[in-house]
Amino acid sequence: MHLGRKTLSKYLIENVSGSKDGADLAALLVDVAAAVKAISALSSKGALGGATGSMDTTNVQGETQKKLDVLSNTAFVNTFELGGLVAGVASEEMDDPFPVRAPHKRGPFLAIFDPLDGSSNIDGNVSVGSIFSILRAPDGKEPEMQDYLKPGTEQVAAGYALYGPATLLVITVGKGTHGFTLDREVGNFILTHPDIQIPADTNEFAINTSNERFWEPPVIRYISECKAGKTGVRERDFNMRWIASMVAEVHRILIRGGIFLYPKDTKEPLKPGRLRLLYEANPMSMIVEQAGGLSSTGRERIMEVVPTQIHQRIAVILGSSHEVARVIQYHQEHDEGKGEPFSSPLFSERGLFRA
Ligand code: AFP
Repeated sequence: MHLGRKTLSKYLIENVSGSKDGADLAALLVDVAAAVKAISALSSKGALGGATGSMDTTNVQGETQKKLDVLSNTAFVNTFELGGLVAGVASEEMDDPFPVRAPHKRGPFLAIFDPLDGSSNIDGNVSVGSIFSILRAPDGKEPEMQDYLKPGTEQVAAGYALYGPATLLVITVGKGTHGFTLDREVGNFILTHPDIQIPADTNEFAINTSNERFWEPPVIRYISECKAGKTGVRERDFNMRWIASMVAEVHRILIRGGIFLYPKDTKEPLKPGRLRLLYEANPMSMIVEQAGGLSSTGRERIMEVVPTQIHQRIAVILGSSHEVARVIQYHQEHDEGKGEPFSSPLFSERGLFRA
């Protein structure tokens, strides 16, 4: 038990409830924490909780739904519908946004979330997470589609839960990024990671290299240089990680630095990126930027992209600012017809591309 450590509620009272609609926002984040605790209890039971395995249903993404996907979605929807602080919700697991209607009280916010991210990892007992994004709702009326289609800069709060060996809740309301660890003995989230700062430099990259043949040249260039390590232009060795659970990757980057890339690729032309803008890229971008990192498509700041569809996908390159800036530079050089298409030792040794 962590006596004397600051609880989530105490942090919110001290840092959130005093600002404009702060009391409601603080109360909403307490509701998010309640849903996270329920999901944590379910996921930690594994097969014993009856929440592993798949449903015989698919979601709007065309993905087979895991039982925990559906149960997590229900936990968030019920929490928001009953909490009186939200006018509507949108979820990866639901085709369309869901307005809060009488007899439930409509609140001043919209909640957009991926209730369980990384769900292909559930049956393998690998860490998964939940991601949420909070916008202001329109005054005095039921929210419509365009109320959800706001750029990430309009988020009033964002965060994620990581269901790992410990359950963590990492949040931002635009005043830095702060991490809380669930003390299961008393059911409190305790402030364990105040004001997280992502190191500007890193030797660690995260990307699904099985997609390499589908990447654009600037990404091929960057990753080739990382793989070339000491023998190449970077003159230092890099390490690679890929958990296939964005929440776990982002949390590792917040803790020790790193760069995460799910770039635009030609694997599925209709899906220029894999990750979803509204409930993966935008909330994670706010978290990362508030921790001193960068988050870009390679060509523009993710949080400035104006969404056109609830489930639209986008390229994501985020993490340690110096590395993300380098990848952005490579995109600029490529688009301007400059920079080597590749700079791996293979090409330099054979001199094929040396000018
Ligand atoms: P699932 O929720 O379908 O497992 O997808 C997880 C995810 O959206 C993100 O968390 C991972 O970083 C990424 O997909 C993994 O994608 P690949 O399976 O193509 O590596």
